Amino acid sequence: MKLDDLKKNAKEDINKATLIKELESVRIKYLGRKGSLTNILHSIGDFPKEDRPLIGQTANKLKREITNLLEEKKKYLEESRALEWEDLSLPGRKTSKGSLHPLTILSQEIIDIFMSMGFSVVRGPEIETEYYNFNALNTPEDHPARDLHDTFYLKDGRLLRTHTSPVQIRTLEKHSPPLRIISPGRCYRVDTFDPTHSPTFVQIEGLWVDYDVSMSDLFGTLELFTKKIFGEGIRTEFLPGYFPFTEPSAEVWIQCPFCDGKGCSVCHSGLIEILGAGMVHPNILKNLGYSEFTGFAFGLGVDRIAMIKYNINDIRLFYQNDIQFLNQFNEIKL
Ligand code: FA5
Repeated sequence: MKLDDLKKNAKEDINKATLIKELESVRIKYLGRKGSLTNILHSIGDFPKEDRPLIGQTANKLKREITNLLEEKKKYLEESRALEWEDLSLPGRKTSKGSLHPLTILSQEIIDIFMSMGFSVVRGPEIETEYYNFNALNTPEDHPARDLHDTFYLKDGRLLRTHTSPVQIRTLEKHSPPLRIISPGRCYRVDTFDPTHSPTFVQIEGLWVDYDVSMSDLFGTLELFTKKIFGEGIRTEFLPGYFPFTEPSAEVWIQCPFCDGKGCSVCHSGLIEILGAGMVHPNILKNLGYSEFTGFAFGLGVDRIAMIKYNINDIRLFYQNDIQFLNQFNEIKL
C-alpha cells in the first residue's frame, strides 16, 4: 500500500471511531506489531538502497502523525464519555444543613422577648478596661467581689470582661435616661468547667432607667420573661443576692429540670441560678449625674437558660462542637 493511501485510510478510520475500543483496533491495524505501517517500517530493507532514506523518513513521520491523531481522538472520546455519564436527571446530592448554635438561637429568642417589652439592643466590647468592668460598677480594687470575677488579663492591663454589666456604664455615659436597653455578649472568667460553669459563657444585660422605676417593675419584667421563655408552669425563686452595683440585689433561680428540685449532680440544691439583678446602685447614677432617676438592671446567663430549656445537663456540650449534638438544633427556627 502506498504511504499516501495508508495515511488517508488511517485518518478515515480514526474519524469513524466512536468508542475507545474501536480506536484501539485502529491503532493495532496500523501501528500494532503486525500493523500495516509497522510492516512497511520493517520492510525498508526490501526497497532500493537510494529510496530507503526517504521512505524511512516519510513512514516515521506518518507514524508520529497517526500516533498524535489517535491520542487526540482518545482524549476527545474520554471527555465526551465523562459528559455522557453525567446524568442530569438524577436528583441532586444532598448537602447537609447547618444550624445556628443553640446559644445564638436562644439569645435571639430572649432578645425578641425584651424587644417586645420596648428594650433596644446595644453591644459592648469583650476586651474591657478595669474601669468599666469593676471600678465604675462600684467595685474598687480591694473589693472582695472581685475574687468571684477573676479573669484573663492582657499585657496592657485590659481584661476579658467578666460580665456584660460594663455596658450599663458605657450606655449611660452616651445616652441620658429614660432608657431601656439589653446587651447580649460573651463573657470570660477563670471558672473551672463543671456541669453549670464554663470559662466562657453568654450573658444578656438588661437596664431600665426612668423617673420612678421600682423593684416591682424588676420583678414583673423578670417574671414575664421567665414565663415567656419556659412556659407558665415554671417555678421561679427570687432570692436575695449581693452585687456591688445594685442595691437591693436579687438572684433568680429556676427549679432544676434534671431532678425536679430534689437536688442532683447538676444543681446540688434543686435550683439553678439563671440571673443576677437589682436596683441600680444610687452611687452609680449619682456619679453619672442622674440622681433624679432610678433604675433596675439584670444580667442573665444564656447558657444556664439553654440547659433548662433544652434539657441539657452539662454546659460543656455547648463548647465541644459535637456535630451530633448541634444537629439537634437544626429544626429550631428563629
Ligand atoms: C453578674 O455577672 C452580674 N453582672 C449580674 C447583674 C447584672 C447583677 C445587673 C445585677 C445587675 P453573676 O456572677 O451572678 O452576676 O452572673 C450572672 C449569671 O451569669 C449567672 O446567674 C449565671 O447564669 C451566669 N454565669 C455566671 N458565671 C458563669 C459561668 N462560669 N458559666 C456559665 N454561666 C455563668
